[in-house]
Amino acid sequence: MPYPKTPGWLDWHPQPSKPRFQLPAGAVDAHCHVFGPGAEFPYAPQRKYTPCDAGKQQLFALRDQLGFARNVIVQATCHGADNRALVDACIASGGKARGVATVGLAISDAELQALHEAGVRGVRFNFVKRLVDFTPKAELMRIARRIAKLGWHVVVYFEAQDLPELWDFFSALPTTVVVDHMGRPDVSLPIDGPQFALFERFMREHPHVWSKVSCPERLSLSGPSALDGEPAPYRDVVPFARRLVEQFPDRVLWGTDWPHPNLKDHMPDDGLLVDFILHIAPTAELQRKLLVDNPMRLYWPEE
Ligand code: 0GY
Repeated sequence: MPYPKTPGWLDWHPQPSKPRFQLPAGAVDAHCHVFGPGAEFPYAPQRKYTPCDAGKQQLFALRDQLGFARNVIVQATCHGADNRALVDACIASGGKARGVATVGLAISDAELQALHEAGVRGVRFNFVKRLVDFTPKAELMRIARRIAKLGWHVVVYFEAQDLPELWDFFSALPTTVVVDHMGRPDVSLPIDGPQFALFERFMREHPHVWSKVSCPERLSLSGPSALDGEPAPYRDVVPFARRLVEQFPDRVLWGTDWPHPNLKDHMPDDGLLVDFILHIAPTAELQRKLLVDNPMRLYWPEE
């Protein structure tokens, strides 16, 4: 069955450039998705958008072109709690991909175990209202207690203005908590203003909280074009991401976010996104922690 895409949907970049930044050996793209293909892995009836297809073969080709060794594939909301496309991609990767799934309380222990064997190491709790319907926190906490027994962690996606309300719930989670995209700061606000200070305090006071310093293309108001003397694309995001990398070098992750759901203005060139890393992790040691040591500790601890 063909799925008409959400009007205005931007497809992933057809020809990403080869990055100038040569990634360290063993680098992990720790945030990316697969979409369908819909004919094989149907999109969820309750989805809030219908994407273009973006399957595992395209993801693996991008991995190789950019110079990554591995992927962490995060369940996207367009697939709801049906993790089949994610599981299929993890298995097909031959150990080069791990997954973060979405599960409901009804999932059985045997199903959780099957996800683990396929390579799943976390669940995602999404609090972004335009993407998902509300799930009671008590239910999420029960899921967290179950997956904690498997050694998994919880990935959370929320917007900066919602952190105060979510603070106690995140504090009480019994696993490592990984925040998507720095908790989506408003980068037009001062970096030392109350909003980002709260996020920094959240990380400082909670050693179990990590952050992905990803998605400049989603957070930026200045956009992808570089200016003379200020060579970074998405330059307004640089200070925020760099602050976290320098303050919490052992608790940060990076990912492309390919195939970039819900972008309205432009589709990033994934090669340029990789070059962006140089601006937020300026030393070889910070790069190695961000791209290799940290994701390996979380997703491939046995190696
Ligand atoms: C992201 C961001 C978004 C979407 C999803 O699962 C999703 O649908 O994560 C978004 O729209 O901000 O991480 O890919």
